[in-house]
Amino acid sequence: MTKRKVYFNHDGGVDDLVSLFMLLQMDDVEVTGVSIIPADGYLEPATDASRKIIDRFSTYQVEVSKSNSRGKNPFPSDWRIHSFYVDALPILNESGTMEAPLSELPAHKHLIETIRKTEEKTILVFTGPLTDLSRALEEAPEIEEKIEKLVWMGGTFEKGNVQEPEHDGTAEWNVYWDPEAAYQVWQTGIEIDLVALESTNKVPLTPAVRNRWAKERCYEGVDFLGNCYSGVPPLVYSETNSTYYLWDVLTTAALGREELVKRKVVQCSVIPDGPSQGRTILDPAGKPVNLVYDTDPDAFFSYLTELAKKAAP
Ligand code: AGV
Ligand code: CA
Repeated sequence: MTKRKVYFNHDGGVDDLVSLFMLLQMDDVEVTGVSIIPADGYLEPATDASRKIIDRFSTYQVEVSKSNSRGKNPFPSDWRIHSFYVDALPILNESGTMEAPLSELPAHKHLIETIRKTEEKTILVFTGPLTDLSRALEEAPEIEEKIEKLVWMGGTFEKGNVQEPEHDGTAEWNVYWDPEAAYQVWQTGIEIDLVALESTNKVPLTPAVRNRWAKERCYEGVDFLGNCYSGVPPLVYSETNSTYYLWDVLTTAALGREELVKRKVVQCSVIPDGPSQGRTILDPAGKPVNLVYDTDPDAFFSYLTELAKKAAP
């Protein structure tokens, strides 16, 4: 089987790290590199957790790289702290070692190098802001030809999830952290699968989902899911600013099993500054993207559990 070549850039949230775990289990995917941007997580624990997940759950070696990018609008530290919880999980620290190689290059250069040295075209999966991609394209515009497509968790055409002073609430956080970067990527010809809040809103973390994982914790991979998600707040009665969804995990699942989601082409642009900065907005003159707007939650959660059981039976 020829495997699809996937480069993964994430920002250290619980669902980012679970996404890495998932990508490593997909039979027809080879992860060619992983990089970490310190947006919704802290750089050191998110990088260490990534290397430990590769050590524990991958059947092949993957090189990891740290980003030196900085955003415009920082994430709340209450959310970023989650990266420490995952890094501290006993299952990731049993061996007491960290073997997955760490690149000397910062993420945007690591991305350029990995795309160049991969013979086939690369699929990019980004589950944080687009800063490293935007910098890579600025430094080496010719890599665009070797990018198959970008699968990105970002954006919304409905209600945003940013509740911050000086903002009107229309943006999704991954766009808002660095609106200029998303704006720049929108100026390229790269094909984009946009996994927006429209679809991720359908997959909240709930007590029922947690109970399902608890029942099957005899599988080490399912126990890992349960432990990862024990550190973040579920949807119980009504949504709060902290309610956790499986945003990034749906994004990786949409790559692993395409029929789990519904897509449609929409033309849109990104607002780079001002009170709506980071908003993705329908625009007949804008870039056509494949909007992932719906999913079947049952099928999604079954797929997730299936992969987790495969990882560590
Ligand atoms: O906007 C969703 C993105 C996803 O990439 N992140 C979390 C996911 O990793 C930011 C975010 C929005 N609301 C959050 C977020 C919350 N309540 N807790 C943590 N992160
Ligand atoms: Ca994320």
